[in-house]
Amino acid sequence: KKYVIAILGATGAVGTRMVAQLAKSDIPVAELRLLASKRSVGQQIEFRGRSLTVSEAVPDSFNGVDIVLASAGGKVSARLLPEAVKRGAVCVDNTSYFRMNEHVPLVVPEVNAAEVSQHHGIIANPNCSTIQMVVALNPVRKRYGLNQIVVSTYQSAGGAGQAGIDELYREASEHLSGQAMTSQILPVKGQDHHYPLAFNLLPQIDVFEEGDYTHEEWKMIHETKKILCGDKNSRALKVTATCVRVPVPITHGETVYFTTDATPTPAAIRETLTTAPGVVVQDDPKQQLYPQPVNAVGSQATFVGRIRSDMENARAYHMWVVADNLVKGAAGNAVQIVEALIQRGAVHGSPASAPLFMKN
Ligand code: A2P
Ligand code: 11C
Repeated sequence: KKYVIAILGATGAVGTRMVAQLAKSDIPVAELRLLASKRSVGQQIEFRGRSLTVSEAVPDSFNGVDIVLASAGGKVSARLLPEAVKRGAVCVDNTSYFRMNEHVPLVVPEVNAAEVSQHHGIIANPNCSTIQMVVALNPVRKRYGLNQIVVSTYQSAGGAGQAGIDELYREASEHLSGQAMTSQILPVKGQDHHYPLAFNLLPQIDVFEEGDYTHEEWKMIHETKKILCGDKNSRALKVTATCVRVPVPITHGETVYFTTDATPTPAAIRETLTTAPGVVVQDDPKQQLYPQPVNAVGSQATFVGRIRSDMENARAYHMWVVADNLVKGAAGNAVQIVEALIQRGAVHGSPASAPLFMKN
């Protein structure tokens, strides 16, 4: 069978990569519909040797569509995905809007691919910083048990979309030519204060919430619990996060401190991760080998290095995790979810479930 697929947000930082990842995959595509805002109508995008025209996303764009890949922001998903579900499509949503909905599986195929079969029309793709962390930690959890995670992130401008990347380059060139940097978006579009990311670090990703944690930190905590424990508020795993934006265009890094039940050697953890799905171990201090964002751009893998024991706690370890936030953290993971849906015979509509996703 060949599928009719729609990409919502096809002109964005993630959407363009969804088109590219889909083109590279073996997924049989009968028709690809590229959807964005009015602003992009008529734009041409290449797919498998053909030039396709972008059209405006409206509810009827989803008539006859089997699969939707969405990355046009939470508000657009909230408005249009229930319309797609109503019309019989299954949607893979890259926004955070439906992630905590109890009827929506939150899927990282290396960790919980089987959950795609439980969908009611929408499957959520987790936040990029969550995805790379659970790909690296799930093999450790399965083999040695996992009790606590303390993560600090080094997140790229690309997490804020193409506009974030453009802002970083503009600021850098302004600074290097002796001009004042003009910051209009970061740390958070629409908030009162904007600060330069170029030659700087911003310890704020998304808005501040309860307990002075940012929404990004909140997402890492609750999404990780939902994926690894099946419950966003699980007490079985303690998770805490500090998220920092760094002046790197694309690819997030994370230092992950974690505690286990067993007491494996770092070499045993390295061995476990070497054979784990989606993980590439780059960890040889003698050769100065460790993951770096510049080497991870464009890759679907999660790179892990700097694996070492805590000197004062036999059940605690550190590691350094790097992945392309727009590929493994977004477009690539979404396309892997589509592959899992196809493999499991789960590409089917659930029109009767549409009301579950409508705002009341
Ligand atoms: P457009 O390029 O027409 O604005 P990014 O994550 O890089 O910021 O990209 C956001 C994506 O979401 C773009 O493809 C953008 O299209 C799309 N988008 C934004 N607003 C809407 C909307 N109201 N309806 C459909 N697509 C939208
Ligand atoms: C960032 N992680 O780096 C965010 C972007 O929930 O999918 C992705 C937001 C999300 O800014």
